[in-house]
Amino acid sequence: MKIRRTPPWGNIPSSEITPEQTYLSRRKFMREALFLAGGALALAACATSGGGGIAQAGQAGPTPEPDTLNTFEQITNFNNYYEFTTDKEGVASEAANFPTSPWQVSVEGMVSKPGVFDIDQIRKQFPAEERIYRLRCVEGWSMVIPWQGFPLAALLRAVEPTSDAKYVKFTTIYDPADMPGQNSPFFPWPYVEGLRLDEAMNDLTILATGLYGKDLLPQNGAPLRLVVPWKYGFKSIKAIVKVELVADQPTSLWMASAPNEYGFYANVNPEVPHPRWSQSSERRIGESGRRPTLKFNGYGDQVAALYAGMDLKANY
Ligand SMILES: Nc1nc2c(c(=O)[nH]1)N[C@H]1C(S)=C(S)[C@@H](COP(=O)(O)O)O[C@H]1N2
Ligand SMILES: [Mo]
Repeated sequence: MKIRRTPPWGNIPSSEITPEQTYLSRRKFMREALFLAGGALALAACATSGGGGIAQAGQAGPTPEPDTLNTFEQITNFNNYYEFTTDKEGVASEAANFPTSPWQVSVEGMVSKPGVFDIDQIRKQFPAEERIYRLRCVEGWSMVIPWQGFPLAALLRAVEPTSDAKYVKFTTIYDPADMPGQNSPFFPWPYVEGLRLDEAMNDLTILATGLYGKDLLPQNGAPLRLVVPWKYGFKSIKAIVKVELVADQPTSLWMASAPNEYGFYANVNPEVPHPRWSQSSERRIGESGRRPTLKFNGYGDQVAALYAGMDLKANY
């Protein structure tokens, strides 16, 4: 698989990332570091073993805790995917035989060129690049994941949204025969999510097809899932079969299920607590203790302008 390098502003700065040194042997670590980041990670890791992360040139304030890539093992065995089970460590086995091929994605609604895209065509037409992103679940845990994917903007441009299109609505496959959780009456299946069109067009927003250089496994949302790294993880909808350009704000599954707890925006924000718990800190999977949660999950430079003048407490 050919992986196109990502622009540096689409990623966690490589100076803030080290692979999981307690997990990987030194040699394997060097090999994976070179594979993942063409050597930049290896340099970061050497410096980090000398204590702390590397401050970026010109960076103000205290040096942030360095980010460490979560392992493939962690990323594929600790999942939220209610279509299968609410047991995070059971999703991988429950989803193991979920059929992800053949697969088609309908892109429709307020567009000049609607179309049904085969997943193989999507892979060809929109080459994957690597994006290393933090994923912050609304429950208070997080990971760092090396995705392969492409900007959602590329797909949207291909179908030419009309001037009436203001939001993008995403829908997960409805397949209760293969997704036992969809037989549960507690949720309004299928899973639905949405973004404002400018959020959808932001370069950080990707459709992911792989991670760690391999095709996505079912538990991570194969064959195609959204990744919106500045929002709580539930916005990053898995197993997408429909992308719809619409005029009105979509109602997501979580908004419909618990409107007082989950809103449309769901931007990561340590200053706005969940009604039942604080969002000021998080547990990074694989680490002991907690780290402070960053506003917009640390991506404020790229996305804060989208919310200029908005009350982020009211618009949770
Ligand atoms: N269709 C669907 N998408 C989903 C979910 C889900 O239950 N169903 N869970 C969400 C939540 S809460 C999180 S935190 C992320 C987890 O992604 P991961 O398992 O790949 O880490 O997927 C999101 N996408
Ligand atoms: Mo989540």
